[in-house]
Amino acid sequence: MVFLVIIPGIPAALGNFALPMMLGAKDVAYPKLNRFSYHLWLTGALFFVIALLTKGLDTGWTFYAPYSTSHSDSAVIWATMGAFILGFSSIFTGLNMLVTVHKMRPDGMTWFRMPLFIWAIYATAVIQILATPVIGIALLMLTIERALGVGIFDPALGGDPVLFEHIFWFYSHPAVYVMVLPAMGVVSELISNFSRKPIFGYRSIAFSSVAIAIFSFIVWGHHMFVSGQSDIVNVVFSALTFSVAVPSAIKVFNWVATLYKGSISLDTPMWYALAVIWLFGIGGLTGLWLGTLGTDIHLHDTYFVVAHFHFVMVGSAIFAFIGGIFYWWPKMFGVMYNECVAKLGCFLAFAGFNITFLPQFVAGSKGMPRRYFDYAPEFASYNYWSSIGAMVLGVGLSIALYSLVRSLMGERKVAPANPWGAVTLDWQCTSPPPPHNFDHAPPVEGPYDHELVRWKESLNGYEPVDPVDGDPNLARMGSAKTV
Ligand SMILES: [Cu+2]
Repeated sequence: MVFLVIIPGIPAALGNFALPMMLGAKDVAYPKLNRFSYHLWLTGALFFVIALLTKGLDTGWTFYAPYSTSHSDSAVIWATMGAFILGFSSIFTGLNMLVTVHKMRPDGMTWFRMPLFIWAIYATAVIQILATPVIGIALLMLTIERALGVGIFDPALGGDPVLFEHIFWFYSHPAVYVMVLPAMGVVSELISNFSRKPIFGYRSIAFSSVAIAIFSFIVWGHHMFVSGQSDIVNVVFSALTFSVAVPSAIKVFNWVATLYKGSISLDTPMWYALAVIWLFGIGGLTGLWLGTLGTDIHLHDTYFVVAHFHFVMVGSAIFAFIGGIFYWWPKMFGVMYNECVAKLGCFLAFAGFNITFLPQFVAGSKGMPRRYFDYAPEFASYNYWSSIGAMVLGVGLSIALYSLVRSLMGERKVAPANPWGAVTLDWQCTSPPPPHNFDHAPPVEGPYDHELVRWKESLNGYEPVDPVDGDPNLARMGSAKTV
């Protein structure tokens, strides 16, 4: 789930598809490296499948030593080698995106004319390149200790298990932002385009992506508040952790401010974007309890953490990923899905998700530990509701998948080039795009210039819109000036 789905999901999959088009480019900077990175992903996936089919993996995604090096008899080495290979896939994708953003921008596409999705992918790429080598080294050391008995992490061999936690989380906290930053980029696109308004605070959202990327490197110690760090180190990491809340909150406030008085159209991708605001809100705010030293001692290793983590990872990253798929689906395949079915899927997934994970906050705060397959009888009712919620979530996601698959079969509903009336360049080519994306380089305007698009549509024989009097939204935004 972590290494094969969420980490490559938005940056590699959606990024590859949408980023060059949004830049007005015909492809990423290094198409062959791109393909190599995909094959590395496939190879890493194969290693994990082998791990599953042979002895399984009982360490979780964290591979904590010394259990993983000296005690577990599951297929640890297959999994660590798989993750090692996936790391290179991630680094190459990041490198590709970074160079693409620097080198492939057309004339006129200045840094502050780039859509916010690109800013998010750019910040993500920096993390991928700088942090991923560290987990590569950690996994290599783990493999050496397990295979050759060299003491690095296992105290019985003279190693230090907390060292593993340090280098693991030095990567894996930033990795959380490899998953969440691109999700935030998708949400920024969706909120702006479906509110028919320029995004509120464009620069502060762009800079907050960069700020999150920087801060993400100096907060890893919050995973080790109860691992025996000194008090002063704990206090410093706690304070730094709270600082990440600032750029994260900037994004949420700006999304809400963009919605305010927008002419909102509630298409399926927008449902997902609105769901993410709620889910990331819960995920982010519950992080404050875990970043606080006193409460973390109580909540550490309980289901509170499981719930928090899922609200951030699944609630934010995966819901935004699915929202992005629904958004770019017409562009990818040139077909429209059934909105009613798609919305039903979104609603059930959202409801199911909340029913699954909200009770776990309560169970965790009452002391239900994580990483056990069983629980004490007093936690039965919370687990009952979590099970019901998980089933609803599963049904919702299946319906969402069905609506996508169904759109490709039978009588297809052909998608226009720009079904959402979106303003970024990815909607200026045909659906699906030709292999080189654009026959002529599209003209570059400011990001999210919704007034301009409406004006152009009125010239092209669409319902003429008086740019000032016809629409109160446009009048307030001063569109006459822009036109
Ligand atoms: Cu963290």
